[in-house]
Amino acid sequence: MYKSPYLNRLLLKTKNQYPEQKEFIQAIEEFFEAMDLIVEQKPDIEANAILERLLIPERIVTFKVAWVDDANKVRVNTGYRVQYNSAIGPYKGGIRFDKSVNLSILKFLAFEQTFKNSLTGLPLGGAKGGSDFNPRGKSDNEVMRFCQAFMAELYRHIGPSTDIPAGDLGVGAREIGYLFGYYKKLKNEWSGVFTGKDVAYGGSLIRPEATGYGILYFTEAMLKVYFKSEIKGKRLLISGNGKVGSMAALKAHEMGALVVGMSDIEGYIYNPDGLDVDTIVKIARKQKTLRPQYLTVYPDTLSGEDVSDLWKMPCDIALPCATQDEINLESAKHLKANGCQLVVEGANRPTELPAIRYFNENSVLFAPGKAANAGGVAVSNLEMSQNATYLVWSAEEVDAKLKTIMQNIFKQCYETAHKYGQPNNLALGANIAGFLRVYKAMLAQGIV
Ligand code: 2IT
Repeated sequence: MYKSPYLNRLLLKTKNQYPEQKEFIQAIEEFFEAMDLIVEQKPDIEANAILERLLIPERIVTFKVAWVDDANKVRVNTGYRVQYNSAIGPYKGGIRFDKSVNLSILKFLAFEQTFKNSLTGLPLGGAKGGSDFNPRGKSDNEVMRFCQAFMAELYRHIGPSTDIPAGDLGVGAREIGYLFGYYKKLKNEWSGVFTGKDVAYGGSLIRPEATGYGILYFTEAMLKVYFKSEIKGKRLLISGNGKVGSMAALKAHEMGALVVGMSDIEGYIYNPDGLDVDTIVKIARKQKTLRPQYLTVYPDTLSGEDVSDLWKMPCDIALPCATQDEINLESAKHLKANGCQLVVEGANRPTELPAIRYFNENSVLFAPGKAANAGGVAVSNLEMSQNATYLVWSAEEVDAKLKTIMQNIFKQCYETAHKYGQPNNLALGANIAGFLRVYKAMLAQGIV
């Protein structure tokens, strides 16, 4: 229950309208906790139905993707693009290929992306898309045929000043290449309509590293302000050894932290003296799993197949970088009991709401993904800027801009949390700061 009857009414309406969309409803529920502090102070919000308008994406495109596999069998998947909000810039957000993809997950991700993109301070609206297609185990040709069939519809709805997709789970350099190539062929134009492209054809240096590096820059800023301390010597647990987790591990290692535990879909590995990050990054680049690959090199490493057991290991900082809903209340209690002081979300909403509340009530500092993992989309914007001007920036230049953006995001979250009387509640700061910019833009643009 919120203080505000307006919010209670809206949540109930959303639950009744979309009872099956549990991820989307969870995202709204958490967001409304922050809105509860401002809706009464700012009557313009209710008077202009700002939240009602924010509960419905501006456009959802759903389409059939039919393709032929290597055995000549016809396959059919569902494709989606949720164009959530364009108040502050063109729609921007990743494409996810995973068997779990459905409208609830994409609406929740697009909703979160809207506020994440707002926090970057850059002109980027929010979107997300994808398909229930699973690229795992498919041949390159199958992935190419699927990507072309997907783009054969999506190309009508995107463009360099309309909607600029990027990668997400299951969509990496290979998929982006095929998607971009087919868009270019259909439109007969080379425009920076996709980000995360290879540097050979318009990609930005540091884009592959950006989300992971950004998380560490954000963590560094948190440690400095809240603990007057630095990352050197801190013990980290990182879940997920994909694009985000592996690059977070690399930056953490460079900064002198000890990556003591990591996990992926097959299980976890742990060494209290620190894992060998170079080996971990090599495994990630080959898209292999830690068990057995890491264990082949270091057979004495403690490991297990239950991924959630990672959160039972002692650490100072936890970086959940795999996917949504990885840390439940029980894992949150284990983390606290074993010394964890900081949880920084690398994935999109990996922490369940009861766990977030537990961290807040038990002095574990928590940073939400929409703030901490915004480095990826921020460097996507830098890629768009380079494409639009036909320039190429050096890795140092991009990295320095990324660092400044992450420090600014932290500052906004911290100052807003302070202003609203809960200085340790960075989720509250992120939600309010992200919302205010979108709200001001919506108000200025009238009822559209
Ligand atoms: O969740 C995310 O921020 C992304 N998948 C990256 C989005 C982007 O447009 O770079």
